[in-house]
Amino acid sequence: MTDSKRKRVLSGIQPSGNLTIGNYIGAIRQWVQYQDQFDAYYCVVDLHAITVDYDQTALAAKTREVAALYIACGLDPHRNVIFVQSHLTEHAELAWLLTCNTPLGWLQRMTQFKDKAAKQEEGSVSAGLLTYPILMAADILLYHAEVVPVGEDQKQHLEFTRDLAQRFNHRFGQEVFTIPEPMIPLAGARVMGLDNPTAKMSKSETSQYHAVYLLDEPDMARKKIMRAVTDSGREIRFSDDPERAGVNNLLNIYQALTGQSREAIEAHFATARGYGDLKKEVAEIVIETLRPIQERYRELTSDMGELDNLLRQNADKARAVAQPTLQAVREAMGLLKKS
Ligand code: ATP
Ligand code: LTN
Repeated sequence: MTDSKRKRVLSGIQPSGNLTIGNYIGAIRQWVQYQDQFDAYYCVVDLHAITVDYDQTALAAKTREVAALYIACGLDPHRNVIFVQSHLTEHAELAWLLTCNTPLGWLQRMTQFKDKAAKQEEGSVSAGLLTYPILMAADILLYHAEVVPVGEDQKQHLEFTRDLAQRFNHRFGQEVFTIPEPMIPLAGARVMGLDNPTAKMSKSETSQYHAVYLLDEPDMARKKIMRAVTDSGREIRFSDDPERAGVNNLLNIYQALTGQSREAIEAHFATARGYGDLKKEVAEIVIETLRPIQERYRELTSDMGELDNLLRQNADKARAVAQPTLQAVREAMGLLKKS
């Protein structure tokens, strides 16, 4: 397919911890699946990762790690533009211009802001945590992305982006921005914490048995899954009952990674002796999914110079798209042209 026919997509992940199977199932796996169909831009959103407390001595290494994992998961860096958000000044610049067009109330009602602010120490919530969705909107709108593949937790931020783009286009009387659509997977849109199946699995949650990380050794991955919180029953069926959220979560992970139907999965486990059997099988499929990713990751990170080169070249490709959009925004807003 030629570039002009392919839809433009953009997405990103924060280098804010170890990537989890939630990030893989909810986001990266879709990016890989559809890479032939899309004209794709995937960034490591380091400017988002600094909106909460973080370790400045680890940020650069984490940023490289996430970029290498994108590639290790199967994204071809020659067919997808893989880059680091802060390597382009356009993201922060557009974010400011959009900030001046964002009603404060829209930011204050974002659930991610409320959740994350509640987890920060009192008095240490940054203004950046509040304006975070504006920077995300800038990421998307700079590239005229039509589709944004994300997990379900980002749906509200996508609505925000659409509203903001429409408001801007309306206020300045031009179709400066393309209105993006979210793309949320049918299976695995919200992987839950293994130690607490009523909360989203999250890479910044540090409790030991919360999440399987993409770089966990097989033994560690198995241990975490075998310890996953379930209930006192034994029937292995999909269910909306909050009491059974643990088993449902394991089944969802299994479904997302095997691609089988719910009926086939329930039939498969009908003769199981208990949740232990389900956990063993989930552990095996997770380990087998991670094995090739980890091998490729080790190869890639044996030459950091090569990875850095790739990121630099891809940032240049990204800039070629972002710069004209920013120029159009500056003009629409009436800023004096740079001579
Ligand atoms: P943090 O804990 O730092 O907020 P996170 O694990 O929530 O991190 P993000 O960087 O915020 O990860 O999200 C990256 C992508 O992964 C987004 O598309 C998000 O929707 C998706 N994602 C994150 N967690 C899950 C999950 N538990 N299930 C499905 N998708 C997820
Ligand atoms: N806020 C997103 C990460 C993110 C993103 C983006 C996702 C930043 N910029 C642009 C899609 C498109 C999150 O997952 N927490």
